[in-house]
Amino acid sequence: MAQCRSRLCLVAFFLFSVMMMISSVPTAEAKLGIHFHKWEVKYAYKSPDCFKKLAITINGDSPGPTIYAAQGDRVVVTLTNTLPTENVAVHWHGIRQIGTPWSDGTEGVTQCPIMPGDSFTYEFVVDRAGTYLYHAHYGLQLSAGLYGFIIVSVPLHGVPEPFVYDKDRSIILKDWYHATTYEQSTSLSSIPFGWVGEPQSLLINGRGRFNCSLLNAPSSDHSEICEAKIPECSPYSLTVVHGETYRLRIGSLTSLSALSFQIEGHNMTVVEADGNYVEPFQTKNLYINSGETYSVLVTADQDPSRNYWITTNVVSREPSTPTGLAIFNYYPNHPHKYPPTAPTTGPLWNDTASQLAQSRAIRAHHDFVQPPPPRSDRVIVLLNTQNLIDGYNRWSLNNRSLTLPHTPYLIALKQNFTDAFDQNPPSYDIANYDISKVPDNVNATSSNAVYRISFNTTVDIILQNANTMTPGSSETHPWHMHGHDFWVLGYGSNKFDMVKDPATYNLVDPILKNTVALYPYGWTALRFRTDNPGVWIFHCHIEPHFFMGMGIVFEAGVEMVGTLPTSIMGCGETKRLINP
Ligand SMILES: *[C@@H]1O[C@H](CO)[C@@H](O)[C@H](O)[C@H]1NC(C)=O
Ligand SMILES: *[C@@H]1O[C@H](CO)[C@@H](O)[C@H](O)[C@H]1NC(C)=O
Ligand SMILES: *[C@@H]1O[C@H](CO)[C@@H](O)[C@H](O)[C@H]1NC(C)=O
Ligand SMILES: *[C@@H]1O[C@H](CO)[C@@H](O)[C@H](O)[C@H]1NC(C)=O
Ligand SMILES: *[C@@H]1O[C@H](CO)[C@@H](O)[C@H](O)[C@H]1NC(C)=O
Ligand SMILES: *[C@@H]1O[C@H](CO)[C@@H](O)[C@H](O)[C@H]1NC(C)=O
Ligand SMILES: *[C@@H]1O[C@H](CO)[C@@H](O)[C@H](O)[C@H]1NC(C)=O
Ligand SMILES: [Cu+2]
Repeated sequence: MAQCRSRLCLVAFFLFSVMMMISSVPTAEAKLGIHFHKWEVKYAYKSPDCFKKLAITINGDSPGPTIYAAQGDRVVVTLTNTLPTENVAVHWHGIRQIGTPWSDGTEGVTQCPIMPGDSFTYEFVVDRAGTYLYHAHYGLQLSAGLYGFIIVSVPLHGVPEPFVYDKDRSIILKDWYHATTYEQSTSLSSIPFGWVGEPQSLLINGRGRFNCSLLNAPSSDHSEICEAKIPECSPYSLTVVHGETYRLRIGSLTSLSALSFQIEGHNMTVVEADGNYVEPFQTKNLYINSGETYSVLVTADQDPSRNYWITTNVVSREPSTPTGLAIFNYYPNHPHKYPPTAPTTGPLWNDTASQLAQSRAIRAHHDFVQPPPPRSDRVIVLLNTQNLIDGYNRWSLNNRSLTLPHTPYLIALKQNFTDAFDQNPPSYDIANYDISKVPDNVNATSSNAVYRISFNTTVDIILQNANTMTPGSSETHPWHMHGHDFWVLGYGSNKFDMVKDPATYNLVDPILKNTVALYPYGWTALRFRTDNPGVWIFHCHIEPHFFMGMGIVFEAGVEMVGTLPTSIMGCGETKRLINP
């Protein structure tokens, strides 16, 4: 308690005390909800887009089961890894893990991997209502299908949400690859480099449609592995009653694709983003990046004698993946009756201006504004580049491509294992860097150094985009922060100007988010408070980009973290902690 001077710290301490009480007094469980889940992570044959392949499932399902809880509840997930040869770890995306940094589920950062045959228990409090996600945080296992929703409701006597609706529904979006994670990771880490390419299908609630005829080359018979007629790959159908308003929780856990989402003939009102209330605005197309969640309100107010298309399309990269389809079904039409119209194709993939316009339209709801501190104590500029390291294709921040150490940072930092990772913090000056051209020297170095940041301070991060190793090319990157939400202070479409651009920041009603887009050749400015003791990763949510080193790790207040559970140990130097 002596060290606990901030309100958040007190809240964390309170929650911790409550948790301790609950553990010793089982009868208290009914009051504060506790949700126990038993998950078996295993391979199973799945045909989500009609093409049969092995997917990583939870209890046989992909997407996995939705975790429902009320704000303040505790979630306990005991996971058993029954993959024959692969490790696993699961991240609770958007849950800040206040007081439980060891449950963040980030292999190499907050825990050792869960080995085949082993079990691990994640335990954390969901401290805020909203729409969150979970997914694998080991290798490329997200692309193999380990993903799902966490939906946190307002507690019985909590502050009501600033909008009303009749029904609550959810839609999770995914891009789907036919190659295995082994094939993908091998080609990404080979010379010559092999890119994963565009996905074969887009899935809406785990259902998509691949054109099986594309496989039926005369020389091979793939009829067993791709079957267009099976129910497993018939489009998802969302049944609505005319006149009712639906809250649609939309989450994306794509490996690569940024998406647009639309419901034919219906507008959507955006009301929530990443667990924070949005000043409502209307849109026909919702842009959504991997790692983002939105709630939109949709009123079923169109001609109810027919069904409508729900569609999702690739944006930001030139698409070669067909539109993802689902059915907006007006009761009592048959849920699987196709709409009489051709599916809408959505906005132009390269209309960055309208994506940027949506990003700028997302402001905090006027009744829920938490203004950011007016100034920051530290500014970190991160130049995003594509590089070569010893001939391997990588992504770097400030010329450093992240490699994770054998000893997870949280344990190494807490135990003062100074030899576990590179002790030289990266420093870099991008003043003379020309973001518009292929760098003169694309060589960079890999690093597992940590940004050590003072606890209880305000930090700005300026994400600066640049040209890739291909002339005339700069990509969109969705950046995701663990353990914190950040205020989105602004976006720009060129090189950040340290003098002029901060004057354009929105310090009045910026949205708090955990994932934000960095657009081609542009910058995105964020501010956050280091109010959650631990070691956290901040990374591009495009899975192959993160695999190729696109992330940084930062530490703040690690000395305030409570005793680490031994269950997170067992790898690298941590072996000696559990085998005295
Ligand atoms: C954190 O900083 C705020 C404002 O600077 C200060 O009022 C508070 O006491 C600090 N809390 C801790 C735990 O240091
Ligand atoms: C599926 O692919 C075949 C072979 O290329 C093509 O003839 C057919 O038009 C495609 N069907 C659809 C619905 O795109
Ligand atoms: C959707 O919104 C646009 C612009 O606000 C409006 O012109 C259009 O009529 C709306 N469509 C429906 C179906 O409400
Ligand atoms: C967008 O891409 C299309 C091809 O898909 C191209 O014809 C068009 O010129 C591009 N527009 C811009 C603004 O780059
Ligand atoms: C980059 O690295 C490669 C191999 O490590 C080396 O052959 C090449 O000369 C380097 N390029 C420059 C411009 O330094
Ligand atoms: C690590 O170092 C800090 C600061 O020097 C010290 O307070 C702490 O006790 C050390 N922890 C361990 C496990 O040695
Ligand atoms: C990045 O690293 C390369 C190779 O070490 C070096 O040539 C280049 O100048 C560095 N870039 C900057 C902006 O420091
Ligand atoms: Cu990226």
